[in-house]
Amino acid sequence: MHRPLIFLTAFLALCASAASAMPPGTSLRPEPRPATSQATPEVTVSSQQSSLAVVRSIRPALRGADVAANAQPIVEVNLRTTPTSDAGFARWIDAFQGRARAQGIRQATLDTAFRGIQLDEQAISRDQNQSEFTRALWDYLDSAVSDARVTNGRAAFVANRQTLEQIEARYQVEAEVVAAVWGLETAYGAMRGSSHIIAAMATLAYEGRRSAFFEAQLIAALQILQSGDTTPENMTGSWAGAMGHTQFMPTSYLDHAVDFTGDGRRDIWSDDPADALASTANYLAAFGWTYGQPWGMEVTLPQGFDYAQTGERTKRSTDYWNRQGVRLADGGGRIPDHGQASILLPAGSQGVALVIFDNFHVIERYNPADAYVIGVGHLSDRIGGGAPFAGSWPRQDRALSRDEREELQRRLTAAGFATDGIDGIIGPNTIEAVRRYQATVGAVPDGYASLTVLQRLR
Ligand SMILES: [Ca+2]
Repeated sequence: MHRPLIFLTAFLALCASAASAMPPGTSLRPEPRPATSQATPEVTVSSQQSSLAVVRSIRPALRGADVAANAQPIVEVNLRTTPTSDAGFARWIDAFQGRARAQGIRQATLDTAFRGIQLDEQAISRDQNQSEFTRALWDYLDSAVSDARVTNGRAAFVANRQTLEQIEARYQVEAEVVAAVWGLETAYGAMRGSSHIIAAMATLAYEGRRSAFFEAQLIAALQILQSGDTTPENMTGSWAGAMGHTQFMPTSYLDHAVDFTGDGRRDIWSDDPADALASTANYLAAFGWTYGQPWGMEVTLPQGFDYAQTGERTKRSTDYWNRQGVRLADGGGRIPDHGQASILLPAGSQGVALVIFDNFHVIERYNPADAYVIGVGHLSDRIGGGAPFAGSWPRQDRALSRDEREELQRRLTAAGFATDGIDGIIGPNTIEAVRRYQATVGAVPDGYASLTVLQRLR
């Protein structure tokens, strides 16, 4: 039933050329955890304390007016004259439409959504050529919480103050945190992505390595269109499906997007960010955000502190940490009581130390990488007038490559410190293995998966 047509897409080339202009270091999509294996094609993350390795984002980078100007069909060509892969795509769309109808998608919706569709070759190339380049946490934070992003965030905050304050009042999520997510996801709306979501999701479902995942996203995108929230032309985002000012995946949109403006449409794509920002607040609220609780605070650790107590898995009362001699880095005071807390050393004993509260784990629902959570949290503090971190980072260190991370896991496992798999992701099991190994050899047991640990294992 589809019309096998193809249109030239000048905007794809423009997207590629604009990639160098993208400011955020990582892409963020609200997706349920555990997300590291299936949900975040643009970010390789670990979900625990030494998630130093963050793959650079490869999100497409045009926005609003450019997309509108360039995304229109220019020339229509019969698909049967195009390469085999496109003919295969046409057959796939035929079969998919049957599955979509079985899930309640009307033919009229399908006809509109797939009119003029073509294979999104950029999505394929991006999906197949994800960078192995990894950034150290401090390099990531240099970008995520750069002076420019702080300055722009304060300006965006002022410009949208009334909306943000109304959202805070309704959803009980601090305006600075919502603004920080906005800042990290799309540089406050400047980089919302110009990929056609239907084409990109259909392409990745047809040819991608995670077909079931992207077909579910495609069905969700069609449900959004069927509900009348937006049109296929306006439904744009990243090549991997993240949409709007705060980069919602279609399935997360269905669960959490809201119509804050009251016009009957949950329009996270428009220039007006109100619906998108409210949707983000609603998302965080749904996952248990505690109003008034910090995400975390920078601390100093006393001489003789037992580093074996660090890590997200060890939760203690703030009173316990205060009795251990942990103090706020800013002013040296005691940690205020915001419930159970952990001490996080994202770059080991030589880097910034944090006390983190439950809200840290709520931000993880947006993206489980510690680097991202710290980026959002710290940016929110900076937008609110807070100071940069007082501590320093071990900038002489470099991030381990994927091969090195796997080697680390192999060597730890061989040495009797099981990492529960060799996947190249420095997660809680690997961190714990590092910590136990460090304790055995008389090193500071901070769980920091550094080159030093790897070299010692060799
Ligand atoms: Ca609306």
